[in-house]
Amino acid sequence: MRQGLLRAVVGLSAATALSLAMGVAQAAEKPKPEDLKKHETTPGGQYQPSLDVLPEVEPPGTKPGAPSLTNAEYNRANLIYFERCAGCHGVLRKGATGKALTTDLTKELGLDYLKAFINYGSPAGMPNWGSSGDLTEQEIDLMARYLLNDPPQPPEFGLPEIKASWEVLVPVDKRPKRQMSKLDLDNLFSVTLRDTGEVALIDGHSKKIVQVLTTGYAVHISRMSASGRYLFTVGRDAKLNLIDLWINPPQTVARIKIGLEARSVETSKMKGWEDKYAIAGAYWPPQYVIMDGATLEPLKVVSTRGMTYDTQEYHPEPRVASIVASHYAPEFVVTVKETGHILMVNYEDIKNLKVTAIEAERFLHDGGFDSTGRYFLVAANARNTVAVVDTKEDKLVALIETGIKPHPGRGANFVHPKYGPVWATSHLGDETIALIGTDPEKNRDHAWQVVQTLEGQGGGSLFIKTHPHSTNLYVDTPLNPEPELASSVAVFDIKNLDKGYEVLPIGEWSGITEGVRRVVQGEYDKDGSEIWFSVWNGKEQESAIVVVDDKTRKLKHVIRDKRLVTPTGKFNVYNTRNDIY
Ligand code: DHE
Repeated sequence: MRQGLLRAVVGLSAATALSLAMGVAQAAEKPKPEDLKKHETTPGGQYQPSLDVLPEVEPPGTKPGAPSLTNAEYNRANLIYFERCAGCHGVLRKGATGKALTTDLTKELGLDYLKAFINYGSPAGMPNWGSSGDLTEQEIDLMARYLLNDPPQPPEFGLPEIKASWEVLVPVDKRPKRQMSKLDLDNLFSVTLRDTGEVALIDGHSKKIVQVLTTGYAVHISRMSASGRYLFTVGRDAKLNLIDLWINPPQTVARIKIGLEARSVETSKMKGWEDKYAIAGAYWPPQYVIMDGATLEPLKVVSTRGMTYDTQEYHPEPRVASIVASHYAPEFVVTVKETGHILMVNYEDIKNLKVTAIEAERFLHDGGFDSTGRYFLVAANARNTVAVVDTKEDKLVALIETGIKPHPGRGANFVHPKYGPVWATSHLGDETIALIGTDPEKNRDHAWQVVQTLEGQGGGSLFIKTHPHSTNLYVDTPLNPEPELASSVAVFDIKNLDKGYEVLPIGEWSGITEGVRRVVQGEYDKDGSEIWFSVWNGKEQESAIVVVDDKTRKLKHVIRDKRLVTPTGKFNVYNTRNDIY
């Protein structure tokens, strides 16, 4: 019975469950190295949505009959749970990518089983937190005891709390009527300085930092208003900044906190609605918030709690993943991770909000438009699938199996020599790059299927990039366990994809000799003649941005600056504003 439950909770094979159960029964006996190997988690497997700013939650007190925890232990366990476990098992432990861990289930398993489990993980995807050295024996014991107690309930964050956090620092009538700086705004880059809670604005021509602005913690993305004047950033702590690029130097003109954890922000782009509204999506509480585009005044908070699209069961915390703005209707396209819905949120009449909920696939994450801007392709990563939505018809077009854990960022659009327009994604879980046909008009036979699969350097890829003026396709591999692969990128020739790839040793080019030098997220300049890569090191180490000449694929420039701490995402104003990727 116990063994059955153990398998049910973590998805182990019978043999593995047996060997683990025996390992527990005979505590001194360690599993064989080959069994341990089966449980090893790759960095790709550990790349899960964490919830690292939530854990300041009141301890609910020890459950009667459950192992006791001091307040200090509870707080420590809370922190570990939110950083490492909540992404898969859910804040309320009702299960998401991982299994449910509510106390009715964990009690059946018992303390020793939980400890073995956390220690060795499972081949089904549970990381081997102990045998990998990520958690100590004491921490594993603590987490097992924690799981036998009820989960804390993080607070809600509705309109009153959101409104209380809202500040307009420069009212609209005090802002300039025209651009005051001499900057070429279209070629400005907004760069996330992840661990300092800042963004750096870097001039695309001089490659100099123009301004470093304080933002929320670990800004996830920057997005541009349709006019190109306003830059929006969203921190993990759900703090939004509205930065006016017309002020000299650019400055935050409004701030707000839309929840406790968030990853996405976007602004209205439909003709006639430019710059009018902004929207941000939260991981916790599961909700999205529509705001005034010039002031961030919160206008509407909408919960995403509800039924899963397939089994139609209630899910208490469906997180908002990517959001894009439709070019075909006054709508935001909001993806909801756990329920698998893609919501077309019509902002024409906010008081009588119309939402079309499209059934897509569970575990939606990141994605982007095809080259026409009509179709939105988004990875349902834990389902190895890309979902395609037609934003003109508000309908699901296709679900396409691509590879293990697609992770496109916004993807890459180009014209394939044989199959016409395609959109590409790389993968976290394997070395492949899937090219999907996107032209149902002139290339109907190839539309919405994988027309070609390329082999890249390895798994652990996060982002892929090209530009309409380029014939290169770049694929990063920052989460590959091999440091050499993590610190380089592969580049394919779009005109001759069968030739294979060339490796660019970006980490080495940076001139930095310390750290893993993870190379992450290529971003083009405005005219597509150069591509920028972050060389992402630890907070205490030096990081850099390496600029590559796109035509020659040679090193063009290295940006090294004391202020460039943990640079990750980079967003060129023109390309972001016009959805060019
Ligand atoms: Fe991201 C995009 C969520 C970890 C850098 N990331 C996104 C999007 C989501 C998301 C939902 C799409 C936003 C949109 O388009 O509206 N990311 C998550 C996670 O849940 C996850 C797995 C873990 C977490 O707790 O955050 C995660 N992401 C990371 C990182 O570790 C990265 C590499 C570094 C960092 O800054 O945290 C990272 N994510 C990025 C970047 C983008 C992104 C740079 C935008 C790419 C683009 O080109 O559009």
